[in-house]
Formats: sequence, C-alpha cells, structure tokens
Amino acid sequence: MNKDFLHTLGLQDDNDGSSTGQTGMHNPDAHLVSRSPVDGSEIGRVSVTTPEQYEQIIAKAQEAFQYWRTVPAPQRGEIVRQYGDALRANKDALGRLVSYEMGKSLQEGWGEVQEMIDICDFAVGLSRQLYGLTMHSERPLHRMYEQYHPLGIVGIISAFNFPVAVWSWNAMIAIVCGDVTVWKPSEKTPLCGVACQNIWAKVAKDNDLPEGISSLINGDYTVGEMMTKDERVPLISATGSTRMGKIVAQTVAARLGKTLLELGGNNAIIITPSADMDLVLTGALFGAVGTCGQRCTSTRRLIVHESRYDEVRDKLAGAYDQLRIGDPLDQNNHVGPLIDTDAVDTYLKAIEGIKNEGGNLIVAGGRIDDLGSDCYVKPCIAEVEPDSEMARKETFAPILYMMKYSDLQEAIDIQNSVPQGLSSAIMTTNMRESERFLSAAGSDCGIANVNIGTSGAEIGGAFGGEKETGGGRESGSDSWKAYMRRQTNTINYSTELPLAQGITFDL
Ligand code: UN1
Repeated sequence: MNKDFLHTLGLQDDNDGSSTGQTGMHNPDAHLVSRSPVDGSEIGRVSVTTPEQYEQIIAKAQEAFQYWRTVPAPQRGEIVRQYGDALRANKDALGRLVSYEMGKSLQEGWGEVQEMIDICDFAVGLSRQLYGLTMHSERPLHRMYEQYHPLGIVGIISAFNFPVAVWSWNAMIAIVCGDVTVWKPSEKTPLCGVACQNIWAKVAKDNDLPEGISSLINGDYTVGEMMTKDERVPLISATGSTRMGKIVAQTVAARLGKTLLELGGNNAIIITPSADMDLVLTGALFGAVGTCGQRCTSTRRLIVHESRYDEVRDKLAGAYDQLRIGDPLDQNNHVGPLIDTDAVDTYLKAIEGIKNEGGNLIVAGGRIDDLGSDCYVKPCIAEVEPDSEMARKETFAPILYMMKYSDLQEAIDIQNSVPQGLSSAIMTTNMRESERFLSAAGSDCGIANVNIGTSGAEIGGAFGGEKETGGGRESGSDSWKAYMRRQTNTINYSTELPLAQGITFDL
C-alpha cells in the first residue's frame, strides 16, 4: 500500500509530535503504539506525555491565553480560516490517515476532514457573531447588557471513532472564542492527533503566534486525569463512553469545573406504516453498518410497525448480503474493520448475550478471518423483544436490533426506554406522526430526524444528547456559549445611585 500520506502529514518514523514542540522531550520509556486495524501493521509510535511535560504544556497554554484573549475575535477567525485552508490542502492525506489508523472507509475519512473544514468556516463566521443581549434596566439612566469572554484553557478528550472531526468541533470554536486548547486524542488513534497538530503548528508559525494556543498531550486515562483534576483547566469537553463520562464529570465537578459531555447513544429509527421503503433501507443500512457501527449516532435499533415488519426484515437482510467487507481504503468496500481485537471480543460477547436471552439472529455475525487483520467482523441483525436487556446497551459494533410495535405511542415509549438519549429518527409520510414524534411528548433525544437515519449529523446544528449521553452540545448553533463565560454589565450614567427593586437605604 502507498503510504505517502504519512510523509505528507509529517509523520515520518522518528516523528512523535515532539517536532511541534507540543509534547516536549522524547520519552523513551513510554510510547503509544499506533497499529492499523486495516492490516494489523504498526504505523508509528507517539511518546506518552509525562507529568513534567504536562506542566510545561499548561504553562505555555496559560501564557498563550494572556495574549490570545486580547486578539479581536475576527482576527482569531482569520487564523481559523487559514487552518481550514490548510486542511483543504491536506484533505486527501488526512482522510487516508483517518481511514488507515481508525479503519473507517476512505470516503468517510475524507468526509470527516470535510466536517473539519466546515466547522472552520462556521467558526470564521461565528468570530463576528459572539453576540450578547442588551436588556432594559429598571433604573433610570442605566444601561444593562451582557458580553461573553473566553474561559481559558479548554481540555479536549476525544474518541477513536471520529479521531479528527470531534476535536475540531471543539477546538475551532474554542479558539475563535479566545480560549486555548489542550487535546488528548484517543490512545487508539494518536497519529491523527499529531497530524492535526502538525498542520496547526505550521499555521501558527506562519502567523508568529505563540506556542500553546493549541497543544497536544498523549497517553491513556492517567494523562487525561492530569487535565480533569487540574483547576487551571476550566472546561473539559469529553467524547467517549458513558463510563468514562461519569468519571470525568465527577472529577471535574469535585473542583466545580465545567464539563461538556458527548457520550454513548442507543439510536433508534421508528418505521411507520406509511414509511418510504427506499429511504428506510438507505437510512437504516448506512446508520447500522457505516463506520462499522462505531458512530455515537449509529443506528442500533429499528422499531418497526407490525404491518411492515416482514418486508423491512427481508429487504434489509438482502441488502446485508450484498455488503462488501474489507480494506476500507479500497473504495469498492462498504465496511472496514473494528478498531481493535478488544472491540471484536465485545462484539462477539454481545452476540452470545443476544442468543442467551432468546434473540433470533436474522443475519448472523461473526469474525472474518482472512481479511488482513483480526479486526474484521460481519454486521448482523438480531430480532429481539422490545424489553431486551442487550438492546438497552450501546455495543460499539455493527449489531442492529429489530423489534415490532403496533401503536405509535408504544414505539415512542420503546424508543425512549433506554438510558441513552443521543439520536433518533422516524420514517413516515404522515404529518401527524412526525409532529407527534418531534413534540415534547415525542423523542427524548438531542437529535430527532424525520425521513433521515440517525447518523450523519451536519455541523451547523448543536450536536449532543440527553440522559446518559451527557447533556452537552458541541459544534453548531449556539454551542459556542459553553466555551465562554457570560458577564452581565450594568452601567449608571446618572448622578444618582438608585438601588434595584426600589429599595431605599438612606442614612
Ligand atoms: C460521533 O460519532 O462521535 O452524526 C460523532 C454523525 C457525525 C458525528 C458523529 N457527523 O454521524
């Protein structure tokens, strides 16, 4: 395989990110080994950040913040614009790295870089729109308004499944807001982190910016913990499992820091009697097997009206038979590998769990042995009861649960009965059904779609969900407010000092 993209991104064998000045000295003792799930080979090594290096990085970030917060927001936006251009120039190489290090299809790897470019564009526009409100004071000759100021250092913890885009949703918004960022990428995809940082470092250097506006740290959860416990880091934005999120939330809350959490999903599509079958098939298929079932927004459950159940099941099973599984860099393939062999074990255990609780495998799953690594599996479909214990859990793998309903309220109740609340969808051509699904008594998720699957959210909307998904909102809309502190200002331009609420306090 041609691995020129590693060279393009500055990821030669001896480069572990230290050339960017961000990970400090080479630490010979501790490395993360990046192994491709595509062919099982080692791509490179990245040194683990030591506590001493972490201190240096935080010191540089604090220093950079003193400067960056004083730069006008539109000028900060101009730097993000340049970063977006640098991403355009590197889109092919970075997309290939994402695909090779993480295992998603090349098309999805490029799509992820496109999301980064899009959030840069969004952030550039936003840099002129960090609006606060003006209120009418109840006192004469007083003016009252609010403004948003940057918070400081934003710690970003991201997951392997979107190894570059999710960082950019946080970092690009935080940077136009005047914050500085410290990023701990997933230890499963560290080279994606180094590549993004290398691209940043060049833009920063070209503009004579201080080091420390964007920094990288690497390692396992113990490295993340240095940040979550650190009161110099006012906001931690973490994407990953609910298990991880609960630990991060408690650690950060113990010091009254802020968190923005984007955790597990258990996303369902309700398929109603009037559903358009072509939309159902495309939406459900891409949602369930795209990224090998490793999106937070992957479709995990189909809640199908009894009148359409057999049709959906048979057509979908037919479509699964056509899936080409294999090297994700080969554009003829639809589905690549899972991230690692631990993920394969979790997937196989889940299939055992489904069998144990009496579920029926319509499309059988299992490991595929002859495809280049031990990480390839066959996407499967299981027919289960609506109260299935297995279907309540998020298994980060291509397992799709199908269940029947007879009345829309029942379908909505099933959809809402799981602990997670990220994405949801209804397939219907009946306006009454779709409006009910979107109403306060409908889906309880952060994302609710009509005639679209559960995955593939656009960056322009606020992204995140409720309940065990963690409640955070990233990316578009007014998500930027989480990265700033709001200040209410009241100005008295009279010669009196009237007190609020009509109180008199005469001596
Ligand atoms: C994630 O899986 O963590 O909605 C993010 C989507 C993507 C984002 C997913 N745009 O599928």
